[in-house]
Amino acid sequence: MSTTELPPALAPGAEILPEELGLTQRNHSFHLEGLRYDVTPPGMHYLLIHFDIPDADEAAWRIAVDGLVRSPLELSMADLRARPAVTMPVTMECAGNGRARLTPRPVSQPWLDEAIGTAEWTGTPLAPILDEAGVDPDTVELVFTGADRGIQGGVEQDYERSLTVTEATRDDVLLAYEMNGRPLAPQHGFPVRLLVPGWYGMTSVKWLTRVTAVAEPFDGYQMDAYRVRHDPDEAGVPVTRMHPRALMIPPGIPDFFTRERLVDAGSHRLLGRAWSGWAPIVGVEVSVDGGEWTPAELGAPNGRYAWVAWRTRWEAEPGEHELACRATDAAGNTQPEDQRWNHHGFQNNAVQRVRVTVRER
Ligand SMILES: Nc1nc2c(c(=O)[nH]1)N[C@H]1C(S)=C(S)[C@@H](COP(=O)(O)O)O[C@H]1N2
Ligand SMILES: [Mo]
Repeated sequence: MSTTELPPALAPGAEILPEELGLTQRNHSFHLEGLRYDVTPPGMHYLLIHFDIPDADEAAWRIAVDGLVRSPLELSMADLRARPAVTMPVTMECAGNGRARLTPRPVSQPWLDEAIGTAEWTGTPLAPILDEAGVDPDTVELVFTGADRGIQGGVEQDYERSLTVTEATRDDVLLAYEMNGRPLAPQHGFPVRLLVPGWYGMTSVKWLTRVTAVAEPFDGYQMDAYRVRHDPDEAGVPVTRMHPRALMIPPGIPDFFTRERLVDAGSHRLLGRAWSGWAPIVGVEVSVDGGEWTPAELGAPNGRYAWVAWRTRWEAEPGEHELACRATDAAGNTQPEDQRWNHHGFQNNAVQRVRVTVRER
């Protein structure tokens, strides 16, 4: 396997490059106050588009199911819509979320904490389609190809990711054609995308055109790129499921430029959401000024793959304060206070910190 050319990292305090500014304008993040909604309203879900949004004609769109299969398929959108439909809320997060908080800063889309969103996705399960195609027992992976093409790290490519047969045939893996009850927007993968609940977003291939059964692990560019490498020469570990994370709605009112908060002294409700791709969330804790972690109250779960609401109260005393929150899942995973650096800045789930000035009433 060829090692992907690693992007540079910038010295502490170094500025955002014009190219990164361009990326952040194409790929916007979520608004933290949107954590008040169970399902993220249209246009508020984050976006990550590596290349261009392809020109898509729903009537002409086909998904080819080929490679090591007994009967190759060519599915139209009408074929997909005629199949059993499943709707479920799923929280998605970009694997690079939090990247811009690492020191030195890996050069790429400079996300803070907000590359997230939760949508009600509708689609048809992939497993029965693979069954119909008759996937050969020698198959080890399915490769998913998007209609978008571009150059990354000097390599011209279609956007492609793979999954093992076991992961691809999980019954919650969908070919999704609706988001929040409407056809997918062009930027979210119209007319159809793969949806892999619990995994970081890179695996949910948008503008899906092909599903290919292969006998070897797929080593395409986007497989080699999404690995956690602390050292540029190490093979690294693949990025898969979302690590636990809790985020809060920053209380009070923001400063336009710094986003720092201003609140009146007294009792405040703190609200947020938490999720993990590994196991259900079992706890969220809040800490003020680096003090002890105190448990928040969890809301009811909304399916296995959507974030869960949490709330607590904060008795705000005049002065400068820092609020932090952290989530723990049923597998015992939690969030670090300081993130260990890695080359592309992946799966950073360090705790969120919110600076607040409390004024006398
Ligand atoms: N075809 C294709 N699929 C893609 C991408 C892409 O650039 N092309 N980006 C991936 C990444 S890195 C993420 S985080 C999610 C983002 O999905 P969204 O833009 O719908 O939020 O899509 C994934 N699927
Ligand atoms: Mo991503």
